[in-house]
Amino acid sequence: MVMSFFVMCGASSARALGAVFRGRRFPGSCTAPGDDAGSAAVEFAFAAPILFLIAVAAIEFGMVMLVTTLAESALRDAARFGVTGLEVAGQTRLERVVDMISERTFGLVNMEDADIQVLVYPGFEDVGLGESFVDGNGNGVFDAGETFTDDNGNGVWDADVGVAGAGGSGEVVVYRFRYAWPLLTPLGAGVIGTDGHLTIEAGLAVRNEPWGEGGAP
Ligand SMILES: [Ca+2]
Ligand SMILES: [Ca+2]
Repeated sequence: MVMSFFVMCGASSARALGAVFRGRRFPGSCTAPGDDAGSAAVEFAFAAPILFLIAVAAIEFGMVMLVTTLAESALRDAARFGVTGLEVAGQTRLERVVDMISERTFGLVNMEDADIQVLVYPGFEDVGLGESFVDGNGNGVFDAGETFTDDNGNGVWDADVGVAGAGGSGEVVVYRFRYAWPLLTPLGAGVIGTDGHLTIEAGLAVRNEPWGEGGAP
């Protein structure tokens, strides 16, 4: 008899959850015969942890999506400014780009921890490529002592030929944003991310407008 009572409770748990959402008790919910007092509270006690987890997940996911969208939008605006070659009094173009990203993420991003890269490439086909080298030992990677072409003239082999800067007239520039977003709750951190953080990334490549010699138009 006792066994059949608990089986009935398990089978009706889903319906009981739905009843709680609708703000009323479900007729088939688990109650002792002849005693309804406190049954709603018991049903809510079962449903509350699930509701709480759903709410936390919604907030965490919403914040990550919001910051990602803001970062992508900020990067597009910064690149749109960068391609014009315009200068702002008292700031380099690179400084202005960083400020624009800071302004357009509305303080949600700690800019001291954000990794913002603005790199100049010879062409779109060179984005992300390393300096060419002669693979003397045939292992597929550059090793000390192997001959390489020092494209950026810094005296060492680089895994990325991009050079920091906002670029000159007609040059290809890549804007990259990377930020370890601190998750709001330990519950979220237990499911996604690493060490309580989820990395948010955005990036785009543009070619500067041809403003010719003498600086920006
Ligand atoms: Ca090698
Ligand atoms: Ca180099």
